[in-house]
Amino acid sequence: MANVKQKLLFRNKPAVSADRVDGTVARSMNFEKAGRAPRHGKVNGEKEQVRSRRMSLNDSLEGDVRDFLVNEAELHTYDDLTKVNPVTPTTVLKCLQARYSARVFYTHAGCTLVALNPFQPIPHLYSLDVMREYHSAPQPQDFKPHIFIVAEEAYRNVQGQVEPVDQSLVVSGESGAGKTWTSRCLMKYYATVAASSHKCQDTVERIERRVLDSNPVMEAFGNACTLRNNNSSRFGKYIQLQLNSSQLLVGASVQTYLLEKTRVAFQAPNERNFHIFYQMMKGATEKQRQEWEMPYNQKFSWLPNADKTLEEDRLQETAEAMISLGIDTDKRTQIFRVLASILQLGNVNFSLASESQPCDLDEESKGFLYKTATLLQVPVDELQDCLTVRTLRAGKQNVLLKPCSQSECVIRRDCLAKVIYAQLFEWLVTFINNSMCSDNSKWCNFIGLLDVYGFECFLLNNLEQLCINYANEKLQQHFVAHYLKAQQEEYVAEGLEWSFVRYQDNQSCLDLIEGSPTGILSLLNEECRLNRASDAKQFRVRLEKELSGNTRMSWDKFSKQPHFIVAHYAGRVSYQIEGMMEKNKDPVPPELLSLLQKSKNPLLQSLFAASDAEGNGSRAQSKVVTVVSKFKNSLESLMKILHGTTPHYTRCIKPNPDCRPLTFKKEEVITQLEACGIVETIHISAAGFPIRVPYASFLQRYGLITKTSLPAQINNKDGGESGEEASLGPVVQDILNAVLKTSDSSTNPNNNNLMVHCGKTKVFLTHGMLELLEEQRDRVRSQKAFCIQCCWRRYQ
Ligand code: AOV
Ligand code: MG
Repeated sequence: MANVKQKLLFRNKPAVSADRVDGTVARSMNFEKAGRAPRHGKVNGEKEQVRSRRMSLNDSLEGDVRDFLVNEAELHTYDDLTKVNPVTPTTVLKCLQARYSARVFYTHAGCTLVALNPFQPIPHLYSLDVMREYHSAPQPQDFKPHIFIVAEEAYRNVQGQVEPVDQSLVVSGESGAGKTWTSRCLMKYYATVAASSHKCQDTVERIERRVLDSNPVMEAFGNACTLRNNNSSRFGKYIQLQLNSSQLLVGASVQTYLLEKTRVAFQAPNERNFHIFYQMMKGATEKQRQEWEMPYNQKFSWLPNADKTLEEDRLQETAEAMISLGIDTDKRTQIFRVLASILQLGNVNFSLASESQPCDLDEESKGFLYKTATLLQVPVDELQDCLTVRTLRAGKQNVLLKPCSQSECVIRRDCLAKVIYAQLFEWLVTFINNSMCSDNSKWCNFIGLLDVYGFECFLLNNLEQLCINYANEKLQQHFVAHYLKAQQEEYVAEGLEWSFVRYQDNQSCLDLIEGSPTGILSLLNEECRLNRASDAKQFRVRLEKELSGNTRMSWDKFSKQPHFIVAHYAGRVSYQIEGMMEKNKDPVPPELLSLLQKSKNPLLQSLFAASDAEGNGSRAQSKVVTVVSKFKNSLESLMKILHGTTPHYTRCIKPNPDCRPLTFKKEEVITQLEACGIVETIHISAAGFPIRVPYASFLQRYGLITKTSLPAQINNKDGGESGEEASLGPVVQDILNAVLKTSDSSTNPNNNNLMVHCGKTKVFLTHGMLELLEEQRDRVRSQKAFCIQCCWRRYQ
């Protein structure tokens, strides 16, 4: 347990208040040249230009200046990317590459931690000893960058100096970057350092175990092998670790977001279904095989790539974790029977239907249907009717039965599997919460861990990607507000005053997506509510009508289908309109729900008992709760929670697309740095002073402009103590004044760029100012060279 003294060591950053997320930040520079206009951050439309200008500026820097600013040989030693000088995407990339080659996987980026995935276990990096070292250090931030620094900072910050402050650790990055791995490390860290030292307290020990055991269960049911990651989370997760007043872990609660339930009935080529099905197939005992109707050689359509060996295929571990969470034998039996029924259902195929007759099933399918019904504990003939015949109601009395077409039967079959799996997953999450959650009176603060899917851009993107990317826009906005605040604090610490600089964040993109009444989501909901015949066409017309003037949206000219493009902060994504309405309505035929309610399986009964009330049942049109409405609501509550906490950001980076150990691909990394906002952060910092030069170095390089040299006592000390360095401020200011006098501010179009500030120990410069200084330095040097030549000639 950290003592109180240690807890106070980290500066407690106040939470970012919601009203700061407005894209405008006020700040001023104490630059004294009269009439200098406040510098404006670039609006989004100009970002690309700024980005390429920044990159080319760095690339075009003379080797000499670059050496002065960037010491390539030392790049791997920079623990913080903000120390890289100048901060540009190229230098940041080089620094990360140098560190990765030196087997250093964590680097600070101001208030963010960048984590590069080594793709192989690194011995001792996360051992108990290392945890204890970081936990017991008086100043962990003086240690090498590590996820445990972030963990410890949050842990100490909870006990704020004025009052306790809840903390959030936001872990982001693309698929396979290491978010879930990082979240697991963080959970282990807290389960270790916040554990009660009195091991006799059985309940406390059980809580830590349960918190850790929630991982294998949720991963078994919610993760799957994809092309990008063998253990890809197919849902978002926010877990709150509840701490009591002595900072002991006394409970936890978890909130999940948007499980990719379509995976149950459809797996893309070379991808797999959720792990749990493979665990059952591979790990079942003989008795279980009989019980689950799963003989060794049985092939299941919804279980592709079963021959692939994955570390995650461990039934025993999942079952033990379920026991530890308190899921008793009866419930486990019911759960596995329900899961087994889904696999059987996937093997049921339908023959072509005639106008008046429902689809028939061949003998094999009949066998699978029978097993499905047995496992679900529902009558087989009723199951078949539900899958092949639609019941139409006209008023209360009149019921019309209409045979479904073959494709409708397939949709119904898949829908049955998806609704069962999604409800089962929700039930599990609720159970886990009940098992871990502590009494409200027993905990006072929490540390929240957010592990959500990163920005996604596939060849074909639909509603799932729109929701995921919308969530990422929200998080990016939260991050930018937080980052700007941290920057502001740093400038203030160095003595900068503030005037107005606008930095336009991604609000315009968020308005496009979530705006009411004409944002994409509102229009989508409105069309779903109207339930018109030609859904997709109408939706497209509405989008064109309402949003044609929006600069963040355009139409994909290269696609034959109507696809709209959204310019996200992380890149442009083209979304299919086709199928979006159906996905949003996510209808479940009422016949299927009433069948499940009749099941003899108590678990199924409880899963579907309240389904009408939840809006899944025979819903009146007015009560439709669409997928995006639910997602938007849960995202809004998440943002509310995040705004009430002190955030800590970790950006996981996947250094190569093939998950190869210790392989760094520059193109891969730079794209992610852009997508996860690190480059964005650099742009923000570029809107201020991206170049920071200690006074002594400044004098050494630019002293010749005013014929000033570095005082000998400082020169000898290789830069000098900071007190001595601070005394150089006036001399540095003189040089800057001299340089600025020579620049004609009325004719120089770049004059907004000529910003400079003398801090307490450093000069803060813009790129424009650096260029001007270099020009002056070159001019003085060539004059000198010319004089020497003249003297030499005269002497000769
Ligand atoms: P993700 O959560 O970011 O992807 P994971 O956390 O599942 O990615 O990481 C992918 C794989 O990378 C893991 O299974 C490990 O093999 C490896 N890995 C990640 N971090 C480390 C580390 N620090 N040390 C060693 N190996 C690591 V997704 O859930 O797909 O977005 O939806
Ligand atoms: Mg994951």
